[in-house]
Amino acid sequence: MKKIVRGIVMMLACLLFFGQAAEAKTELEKNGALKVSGTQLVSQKTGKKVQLRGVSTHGINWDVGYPYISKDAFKTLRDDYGVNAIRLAMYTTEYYGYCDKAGAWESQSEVQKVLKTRIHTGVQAATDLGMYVIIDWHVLNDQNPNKYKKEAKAFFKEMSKKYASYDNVLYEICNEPNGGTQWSDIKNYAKEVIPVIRENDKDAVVIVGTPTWSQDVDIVSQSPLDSSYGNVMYTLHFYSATHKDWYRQKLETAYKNGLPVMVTEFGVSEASGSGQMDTNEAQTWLNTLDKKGISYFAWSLSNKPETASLLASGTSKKSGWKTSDLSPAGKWILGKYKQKAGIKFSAVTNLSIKNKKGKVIYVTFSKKKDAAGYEIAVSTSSKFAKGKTKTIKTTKNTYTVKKCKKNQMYYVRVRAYKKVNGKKVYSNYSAKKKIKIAK
Ligand code: IDC
Repeated sequence: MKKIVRGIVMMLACLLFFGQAAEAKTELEKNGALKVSGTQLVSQKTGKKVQLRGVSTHGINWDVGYPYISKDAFKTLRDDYGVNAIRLAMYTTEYYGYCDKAGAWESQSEVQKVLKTRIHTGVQAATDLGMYVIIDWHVLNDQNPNKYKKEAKAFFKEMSKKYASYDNVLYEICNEPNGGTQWSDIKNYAKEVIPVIRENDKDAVVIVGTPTWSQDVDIVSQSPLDSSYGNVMYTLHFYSATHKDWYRQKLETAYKNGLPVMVTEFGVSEASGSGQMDTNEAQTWLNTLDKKGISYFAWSLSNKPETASLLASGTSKKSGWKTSDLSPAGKWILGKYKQKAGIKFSAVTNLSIKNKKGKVIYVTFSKKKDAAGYEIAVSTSSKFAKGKTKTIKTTKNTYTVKKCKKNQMYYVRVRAYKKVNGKKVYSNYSAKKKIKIAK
C-alpha cells in the first residue's frame, strides 16, 4: 500500500514538474535562429517578426560592467522585467581594453584572456536562459575600426568558431565609428570582417556600425553592403535628451530606403550618458521603433553614478533587483519593457467587504481578465504584519472569511497573480478596506 502511495506521489510530482517546464517557452525556443528579411528581424523557425528588448552591459572591462554578467542577473532581467536579449559591450581601448589595455598592469594577452572568459560567461548564461546575446566590439576612442582590424578579424574568427552552433549569438563588429570615419572606411572593414564570421557561421546576424557614433544610417542606406554578405543589420544609437526629431529623420530616410536597422544602444539621458533625462522624447523614439518592429537595447546595466545607468547608484546588488533598486532611468525603461512583455498588470479594483451574520466577512472585487488567481490578505493589523495576517488563495472573485472575532477590526486587501515564463508575477495590492465585526 505504502508503495502505491509513494508511486502516486511521484507521478504527481513528475506531472507538476513537467507541466511547469512545458508551459514556459523562452524567446529562443520560440524563435530559434534569426535572420534579416527586408528591414525586419525574423525567426528562421516561424518566419514571424522578432523584436528584441535588450539591455546592454556597461563596458565589461570595468568593475561597473562585468560583475553583472551572470545567470542570476540575466534571469532577473528576463523574468522580472521582460528582457529577452543581452549585449556584451567589450571596449577595444580605454582601461582594460581588448586592443589597448591602457593603465592595466596585466599583459595585453592576459587582458584578452580575461575579457574572453567574461564573454563566454555571458553567452553561456544567456543561452541557458533562452535569451539572445550580442557580442559587441566596442570601438569608441579608437574611432576608426580599421585601426584594430587585424585584432577584430582574429577575435571574430575565434568567436564565430566557438559559437557556430549557437542560434542566439549576434555579432556587432564596430560599436561607434567616429572622428571623421567615413562609411566607405567602415564598409571596407565590414567586407573583411564579415567573411571571417561567415566561414564559421553562414547565417548569424551581423550588425555593422555607422558613421558619426552610429548615427548616419541615412548615408549608409544609399549604399549598403551587397546582399551576398547575408543577414546584416546596421546600427543606430540614440540618447533621448540629446537626439531629437532631426535625428529621427535619419531613421525615417534609412527605413524608407529599406535599410535593416538595430538600436543596439539607447538611453533616456544625454549622449554623454549623464545630464538630464528626457522620457517624453524617449517615448516618441520607442513608439517609432515599435511601429517599425525595430529591436532596441538600453545602455547600461550598471550602478555607475550616471543618468543612463539602469541601477540605482546606491545598490550593490548584482541580481534580484526590485523596482527600488533601479535608477530613475531604469524604472522608466524597464517599466516600459515590463509592459511590453505583459509582466506588469494593474492592481485589483472595486474591493468591497461586508460583515454578515455569523461573524463572517464577505469579500468581493472585480475580476481581472489576465489573472490566474488572487491572494486575499486578511489581517488584524492595519500594516498587514506577519503573524496577524492570513493569506487566502483563490481563483474566484468572491470569498467568505469565516470565524472572525466579534468587535475586532479587520483589514483586507487583494492582489492578483499570473504566470510569466513559468514564474508567478503579482499585481500591486488593491487599496485596503477595514471593517469591525458587529454581528
Ligand atoms: C559611456 C559610459 C561612461 C564611460 C564612457 C567612456 O556610460 O561611463 O565613461 O562611455 O568610455 C555611447 C557609447 C558608450 C557610452 C555612452 C554614453 O557607445 O560607450 O558609454 N554612449 O556616453 N554612445 C553614445 C553614448
